[in-house]
Amino acid sequence: MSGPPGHVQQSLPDPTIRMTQGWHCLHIYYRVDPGALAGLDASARGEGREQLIEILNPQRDGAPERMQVSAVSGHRADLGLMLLDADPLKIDAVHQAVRGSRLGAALQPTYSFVSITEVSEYVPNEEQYAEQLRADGMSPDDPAYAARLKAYAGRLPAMNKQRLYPDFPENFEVTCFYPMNKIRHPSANWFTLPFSARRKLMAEHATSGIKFAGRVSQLITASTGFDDWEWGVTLWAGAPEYIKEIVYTMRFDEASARYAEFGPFYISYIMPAPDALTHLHL
Ligand code: 76R
Repeated sequence: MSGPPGHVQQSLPDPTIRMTQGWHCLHIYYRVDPGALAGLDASARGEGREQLIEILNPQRDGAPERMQVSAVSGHRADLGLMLLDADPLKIDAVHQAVRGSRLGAALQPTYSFVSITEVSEYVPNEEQYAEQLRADGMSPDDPAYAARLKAYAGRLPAMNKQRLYPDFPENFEVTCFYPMNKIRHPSANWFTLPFSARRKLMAEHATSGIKFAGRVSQLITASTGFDDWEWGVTLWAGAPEYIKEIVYTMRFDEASARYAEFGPFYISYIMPAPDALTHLHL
């Protein structure tokens, strides 16, 4: 069928709820409801515990690609899950299975955050990286220029893969999650800055973040259109104080100091599901 005059027929991919590139991501936090728990007899509790261990086993058939369980500090939540998969229903199925288990009534969701993985628009491609080197005063004739460029081109595919299809860090047991926005205030509106200015601020931000390499890992997931904030920040650290240090330090980046606002913070300790349930007396 031809469209209205001037209408350009485009060939579109088939409609899908799966991410065509990257993964859906859900952070969800539950609080143990002591009243509901007290209403369950020992056998229901035992059965519920076994069901949850199976539901939260990342190796089981049908599990989302990534599933992380943690015990949460503070009164807002007791149990935290972080789930990633191309299929949002595979992620939601975990939440529904928790609810449908014998312990479902005793686990009340108190917070969740829905987002997707992405490669930030501020990650330079090879060409932009070369431009950056030249802007820093490097000559294309300098052998170091070619070497830097080649090293960057070599690193880029793995970096992009980690942003779109992240592996959880192996040895870090502390994790922190919080949502954030870039503000739209008349005197400080991130979204009216030209791209070049935003890119410069984000490059400064990245340079400040890289100093935490080996101590902190970060994953920024995008939530514009998916949740009430624009990004979710997930941090993993080798020690609790590194979380405080990185969040405090990065507040001084102009991109944060001038333009960022933050939602609630959740700090939690990663452990296999059986340990987390034991910790929660479940
Ligand atoms: O992805 C990359 O590693 C490339 C560079 C980079 C980008 C594009 C980067 C590096 N970040 C990027 C994007 Mn970040 N980041 C935050 C926070 O608490 C605060 O003040 C802010 C919360 C932290 C702690 C952090 C850490 N970053 C973003 C974006 C998306 C902006 C957009 O697309 O408009 C947000 C919201 C954001 C926020 N960042 C790093 C870090 C760290 C530690 C690094 C270095 C990563 C490394 O070691 O590779």
